[in-house]
Amino acid sequence: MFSKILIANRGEIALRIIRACREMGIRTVAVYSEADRNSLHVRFADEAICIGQAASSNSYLNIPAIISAAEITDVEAIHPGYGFLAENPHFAEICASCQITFIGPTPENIRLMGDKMAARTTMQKAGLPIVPGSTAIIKNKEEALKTAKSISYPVIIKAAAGGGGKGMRICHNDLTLVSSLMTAQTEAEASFGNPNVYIEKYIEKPRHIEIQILADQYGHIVQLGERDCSIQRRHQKLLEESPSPAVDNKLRKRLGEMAIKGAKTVSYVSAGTIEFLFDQQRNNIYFMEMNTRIQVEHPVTEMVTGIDLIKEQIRAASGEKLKIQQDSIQIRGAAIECRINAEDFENNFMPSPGKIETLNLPGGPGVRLDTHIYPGYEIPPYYDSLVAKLITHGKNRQEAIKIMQRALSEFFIAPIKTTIPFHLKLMENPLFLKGDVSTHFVQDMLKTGEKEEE
Ligand code: MV4
Repeated sequence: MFSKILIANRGEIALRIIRACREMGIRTVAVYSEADRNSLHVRFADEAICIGQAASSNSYLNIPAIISAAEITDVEAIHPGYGFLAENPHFAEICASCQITFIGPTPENIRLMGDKMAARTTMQKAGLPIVPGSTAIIKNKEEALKTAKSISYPVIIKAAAGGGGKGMRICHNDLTLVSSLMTAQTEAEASFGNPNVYIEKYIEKPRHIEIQILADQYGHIVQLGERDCSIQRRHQKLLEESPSPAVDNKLRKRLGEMAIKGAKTVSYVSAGTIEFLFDQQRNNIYFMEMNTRIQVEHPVTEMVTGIDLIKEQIRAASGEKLKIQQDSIQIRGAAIECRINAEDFENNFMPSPGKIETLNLPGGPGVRLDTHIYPGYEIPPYYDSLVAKLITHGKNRQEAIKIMQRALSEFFIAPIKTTIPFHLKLMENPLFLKGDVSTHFVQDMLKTGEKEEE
């Protein structure tokens, strides 16, 4: 096992990793930007090094600065958390070349799954269902028209280097397809330095279901059930839960088997997530992407399985064998995570950075709070707006919701605006309470709200 690791991240996830290390007897090194001098991850780590200015490109994305910090402090490994360098195959390679263990999958795993078209082809070969569409990158409008004709409209154009909703275009006819193809390619080149796009049948109002997997370096892979991440706005998830109210035991078993098959096919190592689109109208499930990192929403899986994913990730990276057997994993009760962002939900979710003057944190039975905020903390404007993850765990979904309502009502942050009022409203929404939602739910819910105000 490692004796010292560096955490190449900030905020709640940096704290989460420090906590796991503390319990494992691993010393920690925090890195921080000039804007994060007064952050808790700096205070909680055994050592801390400033790696640059506030802008991420000068600090948390600054590979030479992070590698230098790792060498100065003589760490054996780096945990990248999520975002920043977590899915940068080049960074994973540089770590290896400096004899520092990257706590995550192999550079090959990251590179392959970062190419969404390659991931699609690989998973199809593995026998996973993929959304009808392209078999290769679309070279010209003739190929685009031919593909659309074979699958019928509506279709969606996606960037091969995209993911997470960036650079997508929905098309309803030949005319918009041809014009969108050009703009999608130009946009993909500008955003990702890669103009490659492909086409899929557009699934209307799907659910986003993902399976958590865990793999060691010796080919032992387990799956830890699903998370339902359909409650999102503009590709930013707002709430995640496990188990999904839309998945029955038969589908759950199939999803788990598909995830393991996919992970085995790419010889996956570490924690990872296989995302699926669930077409509820036609009862079809399709592989969508694989995320080669620990995700923001990992706590809901931890709560229902009792497995500490960060610790397992660190153990796997250090070369330990995974001790968990598939048949020992049980989903106990239900867990929900609400993402508390410093955003004004009444004002189009506008970011609301600034100083926290008053803070009341929720607690009590069934409540877990992953956060880096404290009274007097100043939320910097330079990074994402996530300030806390409120997770509740009950014997079933209804109880987890009741606990969430109670915990949200205890949670008070002022004067900055947060998404707490949004979640309080969501917890009373009849469709949410029934579990009857899709990826369009938030958009529809807010639209309905507007109409009522008219
Ligand atoms: C889709 C889709 C419908 N049909 N692909 C958005 C994020 C990226 N990972 C893929 N996304 C989608 N791909 C087909 N063929 C709808 C979405 C989508 C979505 C997916 C998951 C969660 C939220 C979403 C919100 C809007 C669109």
